[in-house]
Amino acid sequence: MPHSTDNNSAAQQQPDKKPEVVVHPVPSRLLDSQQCPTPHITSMDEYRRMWKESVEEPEKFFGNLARDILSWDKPFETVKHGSFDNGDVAWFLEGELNACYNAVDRHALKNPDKIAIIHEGDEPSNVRRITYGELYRDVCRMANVLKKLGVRRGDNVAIYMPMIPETLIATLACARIGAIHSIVFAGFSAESLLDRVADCGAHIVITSDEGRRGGRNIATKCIVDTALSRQEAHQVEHVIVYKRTGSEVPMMENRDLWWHEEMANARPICSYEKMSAEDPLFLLYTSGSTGAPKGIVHTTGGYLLGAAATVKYIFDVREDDIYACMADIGWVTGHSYILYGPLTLGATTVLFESTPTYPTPARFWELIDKHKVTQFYTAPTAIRALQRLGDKWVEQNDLSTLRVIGSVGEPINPEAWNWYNEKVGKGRCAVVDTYWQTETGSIIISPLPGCTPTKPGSATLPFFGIKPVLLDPSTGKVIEGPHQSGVLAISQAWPSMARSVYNNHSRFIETYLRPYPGYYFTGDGAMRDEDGYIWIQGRVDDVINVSGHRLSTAEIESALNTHESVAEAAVIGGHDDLTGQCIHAFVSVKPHIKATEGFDKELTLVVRKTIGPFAAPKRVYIVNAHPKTRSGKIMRRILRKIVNGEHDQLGDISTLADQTVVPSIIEAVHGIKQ
Ligand code: 7RM
Repeated sequence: MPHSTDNNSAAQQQPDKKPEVVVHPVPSRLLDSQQCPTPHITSMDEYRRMWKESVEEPEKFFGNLARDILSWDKPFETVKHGSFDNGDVAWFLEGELNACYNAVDRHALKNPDKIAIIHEGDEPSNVRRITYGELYRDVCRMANVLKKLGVRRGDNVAIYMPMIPETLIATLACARIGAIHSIVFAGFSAESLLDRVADCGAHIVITSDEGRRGGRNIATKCIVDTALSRQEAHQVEHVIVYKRTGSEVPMMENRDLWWHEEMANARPICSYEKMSAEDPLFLLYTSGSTGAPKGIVHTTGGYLLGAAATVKYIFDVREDDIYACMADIGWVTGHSYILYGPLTLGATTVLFESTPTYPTPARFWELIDKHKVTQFYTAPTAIRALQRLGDKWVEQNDLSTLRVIGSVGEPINPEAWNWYNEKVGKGRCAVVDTYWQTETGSIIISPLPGCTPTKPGSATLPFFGIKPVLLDPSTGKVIEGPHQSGVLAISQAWPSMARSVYNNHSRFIETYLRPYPGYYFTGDGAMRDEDGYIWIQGRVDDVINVSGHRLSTAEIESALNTHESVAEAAVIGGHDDLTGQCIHAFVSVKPHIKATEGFDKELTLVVRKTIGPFAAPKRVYIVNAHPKTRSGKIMRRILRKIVNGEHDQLGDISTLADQTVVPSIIEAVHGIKQ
């Protein structure tokens, strides 16, 4: 598989080029039982012993863990089944359980008045607290509403909603009746929403009149209407609309239903479906290097175990903790670390509707202070943005309840890591840089708070059940020695890994299991240091990571190509100090068309409209031609190097059909005449 580990801007920050790595021991406070509850794992020996058992005797390890953490309606017999070679991985076969029962019922039965969800609304004064008892009743009501509308086990339900408790209620209601939820991030455009709704064949879409974020309204219902206006393209029969802002929205007769009206008539009791461990729990669409987004399939038993076990061990969550993950529910981080992980453990989860800077850059820190948050989880982009705005915002609040602070979504640069550790964690919290993907279901590489010494910029060591390897991209052979880059692969199956791509199992196999036979291929490059610590270097494929949002070059290019004047478009990820990577688009126009002033803005708008605002290119360059091989393939590597200021080290360009295009592109990007 010809992946190149030098094609990503993140690789520029290779830690092996920075010898001055500082090792941070576990803060002593965490191990002092007078100050903190004792972490689940308190020594590296204990971690190593457990990790060894988890990969050498996974049946024993995960069998015990699954019985311990989850409640089963019917016990499993076969812990682990299948292989990467056959693409038929399965866990806990014969076992039956329900994700909603595990996340809600069992806590509502034991402790109905305990707070399950703290909703921190867009306006700081707007806080809602929902107990497990209330959550149970509302989930049952919604489950009954869905059943009344004909939703059955195995049916797909699309959810296009803002960050409000009803989104979690709708999601859990699906899980309760065995419907497969497919949450679509509310930042996606109508077109992207339609693609997803059509692909999963949902008959029901759940949405809200509008969303609220950063003081602004988001027209969710209007976007749903636009998406569904192409009647022939989908199978949606009903849209359930939750009233969030109360703005006037058109309701289509016989199709649209008000959430509050349906709920008012629904009984607050609804039995749950006993699901097979391998029944799908949800689909989540994600971008790959080619083609349309893939509906990643996660199943009930393995996924739930992964989400809950990582929250327990990596965030060291206890039942009385207040756990706050700032991700959006539309991304996998929201699924595992706002919803399923913390609720399965019976903790309190904070659901945040706003942005890090609304109404001021102190928002996160006020939230931690106000709700006495014990674990806090956000993305490097947010950390960098807040770091830039100055320390004063983080200094005015009491953050002493924090024990673990986490980072996810992209490599975190040591400067941001240090700031997070010192200013937010005050040097007394565990900092967990957690590496994982939509496809892995839960965190696969991360420190553990009570035992792992950390190194800023490294996700450190594998979680239980994960056996990572680095492979030489040209030979596919395992790289053993330290300080060499390779592609990151996983050598054996783990419970929460994705099982398939919806309606396209061969694509699943082709994308993840075939590139390096016998391994799961992550798509990331990585380096391992002398202590076995893993340093993620970013994607080796055509996936761009902007502020933790995963985008494919192909998707953005096809959006640009919809503009009638565009002849050809090539998109690459450039380095960006704030967002990690940013999008640079190179566009050529059709003959006889002149790119007039403002054409770049027009093209940016096309991308915003087609995919969503977060996919907008930072720069659009109008070029006469692209650098192509003789067979007509655009050499994105050359564009990447030019954008990243490495145009004096372009390497071998002899395979280019026409080498004279290079100077003109350098001029378009840097304005330097060569
Ligand atoms: C959870 C999530 C996955 C891609 C992945 C990486 C990058 C995520 C880290 C990271 C370095 C990290 N799911 N990534 N976490 N890179 N360090 N701690 O982000 O499917 O949306 O993206 O994100 O490239 O392949 S995702």
